[in-house]
Amino acid sequence: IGQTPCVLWFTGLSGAGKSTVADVVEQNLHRRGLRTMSLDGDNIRRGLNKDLGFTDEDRVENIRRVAEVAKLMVEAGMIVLVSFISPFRSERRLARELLEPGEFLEIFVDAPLGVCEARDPKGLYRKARAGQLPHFTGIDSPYEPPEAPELRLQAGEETPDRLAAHVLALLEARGMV
Ligand code: GGZ
Repeated sequence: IGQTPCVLWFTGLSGAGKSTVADVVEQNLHRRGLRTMSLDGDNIRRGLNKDLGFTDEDRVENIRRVAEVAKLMVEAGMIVLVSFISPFRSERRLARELLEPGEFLEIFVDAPLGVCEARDPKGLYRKARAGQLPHFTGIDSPYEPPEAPELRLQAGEETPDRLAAHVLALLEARGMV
């Protein structure tokens, strides 16, 4: 099976659609018979990282561990889809530096805060605005947008299927799938 092990690192605000797009990409890769692994808050923050919260310090450690796990999975030959807010440039750079050049593809799922807040699928923005959820990204905790991502998705403007198609096109253009 022709697949190049790599990390697809989805970064963006809560509600931008990181996991949704990653899921569509993953389903498509599976249909092609490729081997993947998805890492997100649902499977990492409930297990390996359940000791971590949302202070800056805890987010840094969250991303550090995720990056190390992603590296192990790349070494095992997988295409790894990573979906975390990962708000800090410095931690995303550390993740990139753990991998070989070309193995780390940073995908900025760029939806305006207003769009994410209007979606508010879990009611978290509403809670944060009400002061019931401190350190919420975009409200009272920073998000540092990528300066040179491999791909920027305008996530407020296209469907998840269309956004996923851009990711797959990038992998094809690079001869990775
Ligand atoms: C941001 C929070 C917070 C705070 C809980 N700030 O939309 P979701 O619910 O499903 O995704 C968000 C998720 C963010 O976790 P990450 O591990 O991706 O964050 S980081 O990379 O910054 O470590 C949101 C929920 O957890 N959540 N509290 N205060 N998001």
